[in-house]
Amino acid sequence: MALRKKVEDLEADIKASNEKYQKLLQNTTMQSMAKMNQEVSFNSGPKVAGMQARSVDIQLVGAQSVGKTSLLEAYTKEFDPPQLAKIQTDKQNTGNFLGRYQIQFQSDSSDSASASSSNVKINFLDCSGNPRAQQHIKEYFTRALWVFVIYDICSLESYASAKELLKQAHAAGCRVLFFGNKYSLEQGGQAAVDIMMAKDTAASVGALAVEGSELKEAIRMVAKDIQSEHQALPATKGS
Ligand SMILES: Nc1nc2c(ncn2[C@@H]2O[C@H](COP(=O)(O)OP(=O)(O)OP(=O)(O)O)[C@@H](O)[C@H]2O)c(=O)[nH]1
Ligand SMILES: [Mg+2]
Repeated sequence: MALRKKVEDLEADIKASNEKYQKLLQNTTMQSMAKMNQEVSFNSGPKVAGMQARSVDIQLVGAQSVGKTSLLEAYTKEFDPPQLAKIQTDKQNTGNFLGRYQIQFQSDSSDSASASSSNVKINFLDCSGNPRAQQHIKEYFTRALWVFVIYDICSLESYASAKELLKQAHAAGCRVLFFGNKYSLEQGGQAAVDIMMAKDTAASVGALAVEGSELKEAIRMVAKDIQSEHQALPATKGS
């Protein structure tokens, strides 16, 4: 199947998943997660063999409120402002748990190492950290080239959930970047996560580890890799 078709299928699946999630949220009856998972069947699409068939370039995952959408918003504001409106509209629609965006990456021309990545459109999948959506988010790991697992440096709980997601994304064959968000720390919060431990944890599965309050450095690290994947299959990542 051509990759363009896979991208179209991904769009359709995301739409269907969001609709099912909205129904799930509307269901006010208390149910166990196990039961809900049986009732809400998400189509994760065909399993793909090679990295080139993965139609999401960067999937953002992590516990609720660690700043995934805020980080993506700030990045978009700097690199591709016309895309901001879609992110902001989706943010208001709390019935969606997946948001797909195509956002331009422009490397700093003074940065010779990434100069060839100056013009790549990156396909992002921003995933909600709502516990009720977690099982379904993992199903999208089969579609992602890179998974950015985000935790809040001031929250051990978010770190515990990130460690779990790191393992799962790695097991699904994704390239993983473990990102410690320093936003809360910069707002006066108390650091709770031992960064050296976090780096060791990432290294144990061959993941990159980055800490910061902006995504651009992390994206710069993987932009070239994403561009190579796009070049390997030229007419595939269109809008
Ligand atoms: N500007 C900014 N705000 C942040 C950041 N991290 C956390 N916040 C604050 O936390 C709130 C929730 O952040 P979101 O970006 O929505 O978090 P999220 O990880 O996308 O959360 P879910 O989508 O619910 O899983 C924001 O409204 C901010 O007040 C950050 O890196 N930058
Ligand atoms: Mg979000």
